[in-house]
Amino acid sequence: MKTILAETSRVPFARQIEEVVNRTPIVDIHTHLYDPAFKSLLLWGIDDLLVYHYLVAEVFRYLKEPYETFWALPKQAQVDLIWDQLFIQHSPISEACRGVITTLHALGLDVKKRDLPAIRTWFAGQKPEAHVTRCMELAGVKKIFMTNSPFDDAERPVWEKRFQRDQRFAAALRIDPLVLSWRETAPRLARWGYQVEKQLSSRKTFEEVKRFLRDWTKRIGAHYVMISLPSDFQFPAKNHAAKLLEGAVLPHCRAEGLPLALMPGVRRAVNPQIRLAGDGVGLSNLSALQNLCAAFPDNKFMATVLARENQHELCVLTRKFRNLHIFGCWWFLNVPHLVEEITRMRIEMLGLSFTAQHSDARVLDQLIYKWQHFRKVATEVLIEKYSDLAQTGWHSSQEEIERDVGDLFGGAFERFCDRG
Ligand code: HDL
Ligand code: ZN
Repeated sequence: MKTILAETSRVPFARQIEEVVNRTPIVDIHTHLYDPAFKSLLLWGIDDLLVYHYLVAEVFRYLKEPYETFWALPKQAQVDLIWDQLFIQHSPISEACRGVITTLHALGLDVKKRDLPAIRTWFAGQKPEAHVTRCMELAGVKKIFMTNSPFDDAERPVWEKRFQRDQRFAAALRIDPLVLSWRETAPRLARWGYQVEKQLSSRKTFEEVKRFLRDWTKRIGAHYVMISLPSDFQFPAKNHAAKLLEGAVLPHCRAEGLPLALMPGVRRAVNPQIRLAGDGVGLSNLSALQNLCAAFPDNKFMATVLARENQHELCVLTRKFRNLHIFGCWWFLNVPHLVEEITRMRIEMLGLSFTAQHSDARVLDQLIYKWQHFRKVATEVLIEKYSDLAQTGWHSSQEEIERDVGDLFGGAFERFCDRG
């Protein structure tokens, strides 16, 4: 029978936890944001907030016209339509809609006027670099990990030209096309000067793939390597993905002391007509992750999985393998009641040896709502957990709570990555 802390002692205690959670700076270990040096690749402002693919998926539910009718509209017309359908004709009560309102409110804009033109005018007066600082401060984020792909034709030339880095933005090397679409990717590597053959048989090919990984790890200063995996991904397996992982990616990560971040559970393009919004979720067979952690004990693995139903097994796997670090309530899981369920389960099963959340932000301003909404849930879960401890006479000091929350907000990840 759980007894709640006496109301008198609970309130200051709860306020103490809330204060620590709200002021602990965050390392956001997975986003789709870019160093401002990437210019237009860094999305920000009201129009990018409103055409976020989460909102596109939701607005199509109210549209009867053919999909192409929406896609043929100019961006501002798409934004106006989304605003009208999801904010004016219907209350912005979904997590993605509420997030926009949370962000506008935090930026000091008066949302009750529902005046989209006035909001646009405000954003038009902002400068990107200053806005980066403002959003990071309002979100309490001290470091942003990007998703950096050599296979992105818009991103690659910026890296090849080299530029002055903004130290608040760290790099992660994203290699889905290399591992999941080898047939299409091998000719690209060959064009870039790597002597690879399509059939994965020669030692030379694997050496050249490792050289490609070394070159890009060095060029971007990658802190980890990342692959998003389909829900039917298997390992071991007799396919290109398994051969490339075993013959090039994992040896590279071991040699460099880099974690390999695996993100299983995506069903890409279940509805291609809604484009980036068209990906779905599938139940993953986590024996693939288990086999990788067991077969490669000298490799470090990070993981986040997309299906709610995989979360408990992921926690059990994490208890078995100290070379596995799990993170975040990813994508379709980033809604308050699932964030609470998953965070509570992870604390109960793993204590503090995981990273509680990542934002996955695609638009700079989203940092504000994704972290504000998360901190609220984390506060409630932590009040309960520290109250449970206090019931037994174990009172956690302010320093201990600050240490613990720092672990959940990126400290455990940084120690996991430590190559020392
Ligand atoms: O593959 C990924 O990193 C996913 O996060 C996708 O980018 C997805 O479209 C997304 O933005 N989820 O939040
Ligand atoms: Zn992502």
